[in-house]
Amino acid sequence: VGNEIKPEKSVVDVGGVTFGGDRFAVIAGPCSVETREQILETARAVKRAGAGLLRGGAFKPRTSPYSFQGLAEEGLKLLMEAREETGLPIVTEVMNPRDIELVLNCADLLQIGARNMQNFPLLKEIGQTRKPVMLKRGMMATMEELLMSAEYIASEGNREIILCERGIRTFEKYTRNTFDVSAIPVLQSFTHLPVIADPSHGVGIRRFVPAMARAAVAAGADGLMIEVHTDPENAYSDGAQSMLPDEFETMMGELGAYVKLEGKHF
Ligand SMILES: [Mn+2]
Repeated sequence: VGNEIKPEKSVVDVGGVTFGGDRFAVIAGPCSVETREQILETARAVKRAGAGLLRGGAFKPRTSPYSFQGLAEEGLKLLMEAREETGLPIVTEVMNPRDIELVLNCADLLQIGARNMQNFPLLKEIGQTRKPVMLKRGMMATMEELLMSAEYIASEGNREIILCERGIRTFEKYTRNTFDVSAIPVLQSFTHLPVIADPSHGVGIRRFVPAMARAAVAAGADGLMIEVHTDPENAYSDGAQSMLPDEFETMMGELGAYVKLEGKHF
């Protein structure tokens, strides 16, 4: 994935939405798929606000085994229904090599979550598919380790990879993670792969997400992933960092000028 092998930037096409070209791609949606109404309502709202792709977790890697683990296959079906209605391509996580086939049927972009960044059997199996994959940086992973994990996928033949900075664990406690804006230009100096940012997990607090999104755009990110929920107070996961659809729409409106300044468009 090094740019000494391929100097020109890679463009990854996900159901007609491109990452790495002139387009600035925004993935939005809830942390978890919870109900039919929740995912359909959110899908309509984020589409209206200008998002290019819909996210939603059906398999959730939770810190506690007693927390909500996701709707699994039922969640994937609801995502497919949301795509059918809105036309938004689907981004969803695969945690277990055993679930790859199931998730391949639904997802337009497979997500490998931060906690699985070094799950090498999973990386290798996904490398054998030809499905675009978004690899999130582990919370305790260096940039080099992230790039090496991308090599695990690429070395099996799948070059459709997008990297995602989502914050790392530091001693700071006022934020959920420390959003490493520097990773965006630094990774891009090493790799031809598109690099996007997830300020929702990066900062973990709803009201700081717009500022970190602007920072990511200015740092040269190729896209964003933002958590949006119609009722964040009652969300099954990550409510504190999830934006209301109205807040997301306002942020998208404000981001437009920054995206344009970078020579890109939504
Ligand atoms: Mn989340």
